[in-house]
Amino acid sequence: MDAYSQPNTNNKGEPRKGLDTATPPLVVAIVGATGAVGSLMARELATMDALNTLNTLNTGTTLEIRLFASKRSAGTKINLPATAGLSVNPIVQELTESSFKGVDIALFAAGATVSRRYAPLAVGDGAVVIDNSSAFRTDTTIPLVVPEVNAASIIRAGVAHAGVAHDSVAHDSVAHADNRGEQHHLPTPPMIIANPNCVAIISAVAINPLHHAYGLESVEMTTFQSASGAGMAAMNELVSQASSFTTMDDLSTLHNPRNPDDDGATRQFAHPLLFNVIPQIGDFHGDGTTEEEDKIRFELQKILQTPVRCTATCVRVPTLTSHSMSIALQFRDEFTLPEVEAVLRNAPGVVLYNNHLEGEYPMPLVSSNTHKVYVGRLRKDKYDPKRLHMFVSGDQLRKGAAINALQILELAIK
Ligand code: NAP
Ligand code: 2RA
Repeated sequence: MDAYSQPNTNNKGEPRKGLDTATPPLVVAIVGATGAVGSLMARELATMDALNTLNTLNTGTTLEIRLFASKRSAGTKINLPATAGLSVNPIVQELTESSFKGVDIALFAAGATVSRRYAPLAVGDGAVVIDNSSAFRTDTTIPLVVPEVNAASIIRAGVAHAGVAHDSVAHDSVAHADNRGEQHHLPTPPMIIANPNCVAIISAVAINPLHHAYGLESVEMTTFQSASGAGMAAMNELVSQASSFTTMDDLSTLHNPRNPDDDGATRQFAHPLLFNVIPQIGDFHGDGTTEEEDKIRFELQKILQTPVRCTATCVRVPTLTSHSMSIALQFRDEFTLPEVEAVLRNAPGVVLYNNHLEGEYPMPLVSSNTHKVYVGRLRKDKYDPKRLHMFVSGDQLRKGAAINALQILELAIK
């Protein structure tokens, strides 16, 4: 057998049952396949419902995954689950300008610089790009999508690109113009779809249903963001700091920014994260806000489609996965807590986890490795009947990145 781990034929060389080898596979490229988000997208795509969706929509279609990263990790092997209908070359290839030939959908998770350079090339080669970086999020012509909130923005953007009236929904999903895409239903022409910032995704899932129920006027949040939000190397740094800590004496070996003799035993954050919290994510802007805080403000407004006042204070905490946030929402209308609970209980993507008497409230240990956004600690403000406090936690590698991107992929092929 060649490098492909899961051929579309059985061991007698016959087509696998139910698979039509005459139909070309839907080819998905993952850029940044060795990273925290990219490796998860590959694993989840190999197993998730997207494959079922593909088969339901287009019986007989198979899926091919191609893995890309930088020259540094070209040749690395990534083992993915063997699934009928999936072919994947497990060997990571170096990303080059010709990597997108024959690709239908390109999932980018390699940072904004890579996206800015290669996403337009992928589109030029006929691929739909779903980009995890911040490169295109502020572009008003590019949809910024949380499927539970604003799935229709893909339709609007796709139709707008095609030069067809916005309300002409019949044109939302047409076969790709080239021969390769004829069997797959992808937005036409090929386009870039931006996956939002992880805090923006997780908070939007929780806030949107309440916005629709009570009219959102402002959002104030403090975030508690895990090490893996800064990537695989950052997560590994925290694990290594933790594993080398065995006695209280080791505390003195941790970098202390007030100690002038300290050479700085950290590479990934401005300060060591173990036994610390760092109120800085991204660079500072002139007014003292950080890049991350401005992203959240801008992106929430774009996703919720309202110029709501939004203030965030972003804090890195020494957890491995899942971002959490303490959120205060100011509404136009009054509400009762039972009503709010009912709204959240019925909200897509939300798990209402609000039983503090039983110790049930959102935490990273609760939300990690799930695809859902956990919401709890619901309280009415003691001074203002139109102000709600809540605590939210979601796995930022999954719903905050990889899963949201794959949900967009499902929308794009519908
Ligand atoms: P990461 O763990 O550091 O992974 C980065 C990936 O990009 C690696 O596969 C790396 O490959 C690849 N890469 C770097 N330079 C490249 C180049 N020149 N050409 C091709 N591939 C290159 O980062 P991450 O956390 O997964 O983040 C990826 C993207 O997702 C970023 O834009 C980030 O902002 C966004 N995002 C991350 C999260 C999160 O929670 N981590 C959440 C939402 C969005 P090598 O192995 O070759 O270095
Ligand atoms: C972080 N949200 O947590 C940012 C990027 N993933 O660092």
